[in-house]
Amino acid sequence: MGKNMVRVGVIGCGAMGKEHVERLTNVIPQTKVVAVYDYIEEAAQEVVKKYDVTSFTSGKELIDSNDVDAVVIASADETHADYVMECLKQNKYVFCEKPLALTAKKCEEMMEIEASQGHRLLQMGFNRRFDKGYVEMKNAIDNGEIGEPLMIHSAHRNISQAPGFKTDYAITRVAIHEIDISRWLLGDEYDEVQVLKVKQSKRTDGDWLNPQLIMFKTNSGQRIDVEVQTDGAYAYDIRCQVVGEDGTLDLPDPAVVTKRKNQQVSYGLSDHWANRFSDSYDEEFIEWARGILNNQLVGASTWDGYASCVTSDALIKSRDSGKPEKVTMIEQPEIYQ
Ligand code: ISE
Repeated sequence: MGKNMVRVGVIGCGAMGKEHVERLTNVIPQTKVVAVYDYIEEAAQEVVKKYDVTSFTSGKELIDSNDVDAVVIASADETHADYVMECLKQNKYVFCEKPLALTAKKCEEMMEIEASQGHRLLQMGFNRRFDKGYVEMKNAIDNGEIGEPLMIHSAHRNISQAPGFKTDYAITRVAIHEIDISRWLLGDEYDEVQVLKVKQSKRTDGDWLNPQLIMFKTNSGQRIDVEVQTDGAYAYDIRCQVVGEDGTLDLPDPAVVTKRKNQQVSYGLSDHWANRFSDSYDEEFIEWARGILNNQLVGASTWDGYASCVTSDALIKSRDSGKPEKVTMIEQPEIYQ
């Protein structure tokens, strides 16, 4: 690793992986993509040609390489855990897209290995923690500007999903952002969670449940509701309102210009998460690179990845049981405190 440059290997060259390669190559000054791997050879080769990088024949080979200082994991959900474990064992910095693992037990194993290395090595891809709007809301809460926060109303609306989408993904891939951002905003963990059945939308291009209404209760008794529409919405629209004792905070819409025409005022909304949160993806990698170079990561940790997995499991259990379910976590290891 150079003094000011992190050489990155990217595992997974699908939509997210390609976004990351472009950003780490052309936007973030402190990173340079040197290698990629994808089990679909053509996907990897497309990136190799465009960015003139090396490709490996397995993720393990990429992680093993002495030319790779840090690894970005953007492969299929079920492959994340093994790649992360390998990086942690090798004391290599790693950035992992959500979900961290398919089971909470696996996250516990990761935390043990990371703790044995004596410092944080992993940053989770919870990009919203770097979004300007959420950051401002967090600062206002922490400065006591709305008094004690009492509840959060939020919505996560998508226009469409890729083929193969399943009911559980509404939690493990979509609402997982609200699972993370709500506990980050409030600085508290969840006590219990619930999925409530709601009337289903005809605008769903498959046979999964859409929408789903999910609820969290924190240890201090705050309530959070999240409307999750995974398909058929009018835009990619993310809404969040924190209600405090002395006032409320609303996540701003992304548009900066309003148009006045035909006796109406309007402004645009995004059609896709990649546009809506573009700035936050830049910021999360700037901070990741800075964290690696200073040996002090600041973004969401393995503990946060673990918390989101435990919460997702409890939500899926509640959807099946129809009842609220407890969120039971292990004691927080010292390196995450
Ligand atoms: C995607 O992975 C995301 O992170 C988006 O925020 C979410 O809205 C989308 O449905 C997911 O596929």
